[in-house]
Amino acid sequence: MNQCLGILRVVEYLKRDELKHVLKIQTTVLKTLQQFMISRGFVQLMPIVTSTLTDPLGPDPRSSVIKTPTIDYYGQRLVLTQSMILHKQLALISGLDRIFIFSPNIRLERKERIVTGKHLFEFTQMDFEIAHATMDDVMRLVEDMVVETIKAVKKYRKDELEQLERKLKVPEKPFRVYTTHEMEEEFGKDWELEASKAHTQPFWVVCHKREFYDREDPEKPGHYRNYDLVWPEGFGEALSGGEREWEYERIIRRIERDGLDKSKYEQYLELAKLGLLKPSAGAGIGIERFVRFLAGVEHVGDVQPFRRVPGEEVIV
Ligand code: ASN
Repeated sequence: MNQCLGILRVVEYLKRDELKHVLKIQTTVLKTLQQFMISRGFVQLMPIVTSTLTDPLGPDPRSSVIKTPTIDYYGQRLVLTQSMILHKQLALISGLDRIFIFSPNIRLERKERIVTGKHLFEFTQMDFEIAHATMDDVMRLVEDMVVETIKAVKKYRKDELEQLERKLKVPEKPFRVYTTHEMEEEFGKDWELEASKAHTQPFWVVCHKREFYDREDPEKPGHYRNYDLVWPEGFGEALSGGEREWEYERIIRRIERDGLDKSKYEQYLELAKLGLLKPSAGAGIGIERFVRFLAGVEHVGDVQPFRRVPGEEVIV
């Protein structure tokens, strides 16, 4: 009986006009992002959802995953993708220097995250990586990408934006850049939401102490050559990325510092030891969060026809 009511609620949810408008905007976002990346010389890879290793997602004070999901396949333990960061580094070994992927990620976030408006336990990010690039290269690329996508949505989804009563401004480049230290000083430890509310344009926050693959500045230990893009108006984090560690010794030191189990990264470390990883930089932009911001909808789950919100029951 309950299940029956549940599935009928899904039908009601699917039939709403808002969802149709949002999904049309999303279609324009996906098309524009793909065309943009191809026009900048990127090669598109298909995503993987199973592997022997994945992004540890920590230690990042803002991550809340309760566990890494695993499946058993013919006696082999495989993890589900939390992000393709390590595979992006490995893919550069192919000799392709600019790659991107629309990558589904599973992150089993704590149920309390239902209230943030921006968490999903299954979502897609457009993940990309560039060999021999710096953080400035990536930041300029992302600014062009964001501006081009917003322009396309304003042009091709005018009616949908009107129906949603969403007024969108094309942001000015370059976006403002702050350090995490400046953000903490002004808005406190949990700066993201308040800082986002205080802005009308997307902005960068650089220098985050987080996962082992983001490069620590060799000239300024304790500082990190990584970055987040934050949407304005309270929509919060849009993208995260960084320059990467590629040298075996440095990666090992970071993994040890983070207290991670080295055996989980055995194959990756073997290739690092052989000197096969390249210096690179990249990032991943959350598709549903981008669409939520563009459409101006309340919760990122409202962008999904089949909602995957932490703490919400999955009906279908
Ligand atoms: N995509 C991110 C990056 O490129 C990693 C992540 O999603 N955790 O750094």
